[in-house]
Amino acid sequence: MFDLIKKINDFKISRRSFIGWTSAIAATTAIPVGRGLIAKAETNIGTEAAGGEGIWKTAACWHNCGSRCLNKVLVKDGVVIRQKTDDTHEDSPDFPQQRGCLRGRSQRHQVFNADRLKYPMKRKHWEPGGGNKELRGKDEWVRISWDEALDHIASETKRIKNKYGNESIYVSSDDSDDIRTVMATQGGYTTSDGTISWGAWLYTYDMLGVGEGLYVNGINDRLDLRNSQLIVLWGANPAWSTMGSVTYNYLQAKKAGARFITIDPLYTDSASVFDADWVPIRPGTDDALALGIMYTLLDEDNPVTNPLVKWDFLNKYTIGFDKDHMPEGADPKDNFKDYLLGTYDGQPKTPEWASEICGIEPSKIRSLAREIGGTERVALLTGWAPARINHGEGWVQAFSTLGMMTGHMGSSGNMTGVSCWEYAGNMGPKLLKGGGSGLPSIENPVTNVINENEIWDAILNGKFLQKGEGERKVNIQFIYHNYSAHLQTRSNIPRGIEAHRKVEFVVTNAYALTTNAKYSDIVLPVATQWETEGSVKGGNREILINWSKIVEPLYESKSDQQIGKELLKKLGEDPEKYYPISEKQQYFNKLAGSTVVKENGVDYEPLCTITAKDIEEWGVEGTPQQGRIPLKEFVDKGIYQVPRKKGDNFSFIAYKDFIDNPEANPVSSESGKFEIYCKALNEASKTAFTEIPPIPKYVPKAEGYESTFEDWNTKKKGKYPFQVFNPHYLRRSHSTFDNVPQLREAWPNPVFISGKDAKELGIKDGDTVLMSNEHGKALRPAKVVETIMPGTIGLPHGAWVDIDEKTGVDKAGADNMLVGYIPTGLGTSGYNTARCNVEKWNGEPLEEDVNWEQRIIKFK
Ligand SMILES: Nc1nc2c(c(=O)[nH]1)N[C@H]1C(S)=C(S)[C@@H](COP(=O)(O)OP(=O)(O)OC[C@H]3O[C@@H](n4cnc5c(=O)[nH]c(N)nc54)[C@H](O)[C@@H]3O)O[C@H]1N2
Ligand SMILES: Nc1nc2c(c(=O)[nH]1)N[C@H]1C(S)=C(S)[C@@H](COP(=O)(O)OP(=O)(O)OC[C@H]3O[C@@H](n4cnc5c(=O)[nH]c(N)nc54)[C@H](O)[C@@H]3O)O[C@H]1N2
Ligand code: SF4
Ligand SMILES: [Mo]
Repeated sequence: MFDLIKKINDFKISRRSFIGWTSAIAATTAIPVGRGLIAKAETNIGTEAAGGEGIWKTAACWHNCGSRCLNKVLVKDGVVIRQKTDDTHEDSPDFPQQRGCLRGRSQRHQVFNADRLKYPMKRKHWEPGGGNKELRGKDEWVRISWDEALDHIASETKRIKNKYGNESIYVSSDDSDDIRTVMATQGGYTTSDGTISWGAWLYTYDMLGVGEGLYVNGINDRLDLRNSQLIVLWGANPAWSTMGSVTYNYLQAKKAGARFITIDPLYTDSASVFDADWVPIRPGTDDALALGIMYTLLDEDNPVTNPLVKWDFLNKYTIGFDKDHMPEGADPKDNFKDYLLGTYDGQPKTPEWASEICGIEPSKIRSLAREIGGTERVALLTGWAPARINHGEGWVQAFSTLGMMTGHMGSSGNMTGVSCWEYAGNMGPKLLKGGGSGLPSIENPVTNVINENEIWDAILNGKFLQKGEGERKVNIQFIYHNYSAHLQTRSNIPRGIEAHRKVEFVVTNAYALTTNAKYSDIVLPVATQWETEGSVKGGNREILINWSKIVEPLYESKSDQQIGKELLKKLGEDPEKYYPISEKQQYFNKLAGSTVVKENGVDYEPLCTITAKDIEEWGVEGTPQQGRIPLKEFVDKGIYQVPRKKGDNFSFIAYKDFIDNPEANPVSSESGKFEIYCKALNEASKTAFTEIPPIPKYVPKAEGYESTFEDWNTKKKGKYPFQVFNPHYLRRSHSTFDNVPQLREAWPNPVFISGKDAKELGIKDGDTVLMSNEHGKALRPAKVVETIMPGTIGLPHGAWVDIDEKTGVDKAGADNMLVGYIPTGLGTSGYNTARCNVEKWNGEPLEEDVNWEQRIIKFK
């Protein structure tokens, strides 16, 4: 038996390297594998490759990128010299490899980027109380010690809290709780919450009774997808926004015979790969299209000769479709069928009516209705994008109702729901679950939760709407950003900057000079996940990934947790009280607590077999346990994936229990049925931002298509004639990775505009264009294409804003320069409802951003 700790120490000292413990073990037990590092996957993982060429380790790919893949790095003498992805088993359709994308494979260029923040620093003209606050974003930086930085943060925390109360501290962190923990120990902090990802789905799905459904368990699993004859991707582009094996899964459905339709303002790479019939649509008008389709279904339905509407389904599983199936207390006239027919409002929702709004020919709307209603097994799959709009709730209602009307729910090959993010095309209970860290959680005594649409306004105007309650006053004087990019990713950057220049103190923990950091007073350099102990993370339902440390924290950076602990000390707290266990113990706990589904598809067992020797070698507390695979195997491989095959016990049909027995297995709505008429939704909206009708009714969207006209009746265009939408973009994960030069080179960042519009505006491919509205101005080179809906521009999500202080123009083309600030409905983020003017820029033409100077701090 060898002494692990000693080995690690000796190893580090002898090699002067950063390599962590697993490599150390591997190095001492190396098995040469013949020539080539890409020899047999299973044999070279975690082992030193032939000829001392290095050690392959699993490295974190931890961002909110829409997927989760295996990311391996080759470490030699403490240096990462190469990356690769999943080759732990042969690739096959049923058991696909979890292959990384261009971003993950460039992770080392992010971790070792020249722009990494090296030291704590403060703004030159900062002083307690703020100093010259207008200089935020343009001041010089001064290097300071950790001691000084933490002293300033601790004393300002105390001063601001004593003067203005804990509510005046706003913490924007999303994922990491360390700064939240610190501030919770000090009496609490204001936070924010919203529907940023999900759009209108988040606050509505449970009320509508599309249950957990249309969220994580709302569609069938990927093997069942192969039973669909028609797959409609409605505002979903997995080839860009869910990397990994999802596109491959869809291809299996295609091979099995499915036809594809995409309904999207862009002809996407997914449409191209699946050879889909592309139906171009205006952003934010999908509910109008769905209503036009449903009108046609009703109009053309004949139970005998042309059964398009599934009446049995509607009658048995839903409420509110017609006057005979209304909930108690509701006015029978408010039923959905009469709304479609225009019985009381005089406006039948015909394809002609819909066409004027959504821009799709009436004949096409009719043919969509016939295809969707007339095909036996259909997957109606939507991304979150069409719901990430102002007044988005009506879309969720209309889309769900279409699935109900056509009965494409709850049986093999039939599904209606969200297909997005890590769950794209493959839902059902997770087959693996990661364990918890074992850290205690600390409650936040402050109850303020600001809607994400209102944060900057709340700071500037001193009030916000507390959900379910009403207006609250707030006086925010301290913004602490940790593990989020709020100033980039929330609506209206110019207003955000104004808010940042108003408060007394702004701090950001970051690993590069992100936009949050740029507009701060003090910036603390944070270690990336390659520099921390390790963790376990799920992805699609069939995998669990773990990674361990690749290098020690670079320069003077510290892990999030280390920063939290040191700040606690400066605030006079005992960090051991809140962090009683080491980061290594936390990693071990996550591994030990991980479970995997048993063959029966119901029960779970521990994933890792852990021996007393393992525990001793790790130097942690624990109890030996019997699991599926040895701990070392999971750590060395970095992944466990449950093999799938047709007929196994892991398949999933969404809502099947409810469909089989609705009384015994009601859905989550008040009535226990799918609610086409939803009283709860209407009621909830009365204390929120704008009222939502109980049935799917068309509502013009704030800053939507109608607002591009000065006069809707004469169709005279207004000041802002173009609709803007923000596809999630391949070169980055939101704002993350946008600073990686290799990715900038591989994947340029233009604005997409149609050939028709470009011609009318005299814009040629590559010309710099100015996009402007009352919220902001931004530049981008134009990419003139025939694959976008005329009248719309596709401005990719997440570019690092770069504003010229004199003109206010952002040369990076950040999406949130143009997105307004209009909370609607229950507080839905309206990113895909924006509009602007587009014109040829008559200033200096833009250079490709790969040639721009990086944000590297040079201290004087
Ligand atoms: N206009 C518009 N806006 C949008 C969207 C849109 O489509 N259009 N999409 C929305 C969606 S879906 C989402 S989910 C949000 C995403 O919004 P954010 O979560 O704010 O976006 P990210 O860019 O992922 O920000 C993550 C930040 O955390 C930092 N970070 C990463 N790892 C660590 C770490 O270990 N420690 C610390 N301290 N920091 C770390 C990264 O550097 C980055 O700055 O954006 C939303 N905003
Ligand atoms: N490469 C990359 N992938 C990502 C992310 C990323 O930043 N980069 N972010 C991840 C995260 S956190 C999330 S939440 C998901 C988001 O996933 P989605 O919301 O599905 O992704 P989007 O790219 O915003 O939009 C999908 C498609 O909808 C189209 N679309 C936009 N607006 C509308 C509309 O109003 N109607 C219709 N019919 N179509 C519309 C877009 O053109 C695009 O092709 O993506 C994840 N995946
Ligand atoms: S999809 Fe996400 S997890 Fe997979 S390699 Fe790309 S960035 Fe990493
Ligand atoms: Mo998201």
